[in-house]
Amino acid sequence: MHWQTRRFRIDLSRPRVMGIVNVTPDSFSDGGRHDDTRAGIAHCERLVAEGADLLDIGGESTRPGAPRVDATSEWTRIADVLAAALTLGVPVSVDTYKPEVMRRALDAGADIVNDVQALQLPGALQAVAGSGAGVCLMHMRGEPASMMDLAQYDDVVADVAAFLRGRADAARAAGIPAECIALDPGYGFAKTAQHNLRLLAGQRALAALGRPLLVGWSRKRTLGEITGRAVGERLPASLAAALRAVSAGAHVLRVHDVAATVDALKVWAAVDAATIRH
Ligand code: HH2
Repeated sequence: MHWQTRRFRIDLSRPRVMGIVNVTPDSFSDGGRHDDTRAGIAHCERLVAEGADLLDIGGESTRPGAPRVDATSEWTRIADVLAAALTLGVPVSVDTYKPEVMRRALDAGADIVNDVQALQLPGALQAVAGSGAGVCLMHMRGEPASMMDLAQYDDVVADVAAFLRGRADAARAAGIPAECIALDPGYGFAKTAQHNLRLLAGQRALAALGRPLLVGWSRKRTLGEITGRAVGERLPASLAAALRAVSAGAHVLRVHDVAATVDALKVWAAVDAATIRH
């Protein structure tokens, strides 16, 4: 299995780690401040040094209740961080659902568009088509502020699979090559803890769609509900969920804690290697 992106054809014969870089200062709205840019660049460098295989840069939080950001401010926040990240030798993704930000990021050389709205906004498919970029199509419903009202499913695995199949078909119909498309169940987006767990238990059905599977469990609320831990204390729970996701067919893990995830995957790979030898 491979994921074709702008500059890199990513080999997914082993699980890959995507490091999260949020340039999202919540306390003010004048994005692109020098301090945030410098911190964002330093964070990219640190994650690559820790072993990140990819970086994912975002300029607007998708947490419920997070303030909305217009496209110009979002782009201003991430532009210099993206430019620096593109020199680090790994594929760089931009986490945005706004077609204008996609266009600007792709003009600047971004390798991947990671869209929590699965290219559903008007103009989003066209922004990516023809660019040669990879794309991650994620399942969610509604918008972050209202999405939990929409957390109702007959069969969450079948519903998410049908949605992702439909969005992959739409992307291909718009001219995005199949080999550029990755899919994401969207853990935590318009889903209760029970939905997230059922989806993880049934995740093989999503891997069977035949495209790379990218998943984000890192520090998410469901892990807090299970363990009673605050967001900063969810690393062990995040690692457990990440490894369960790999065992259920995930190819790319979107994580905050790159070094720890890389270590966990090294142990996984060592067992695999021993299994093959004997
Ligand atoms: N989760 C968040 C953001 N973007 N993209 C993909 N493909 N999959 C995810 O699970 C996913 C995502 C979480 O949202 P946010 O509020 O931005 O927090 P953080 O980026 O710190 O995880």
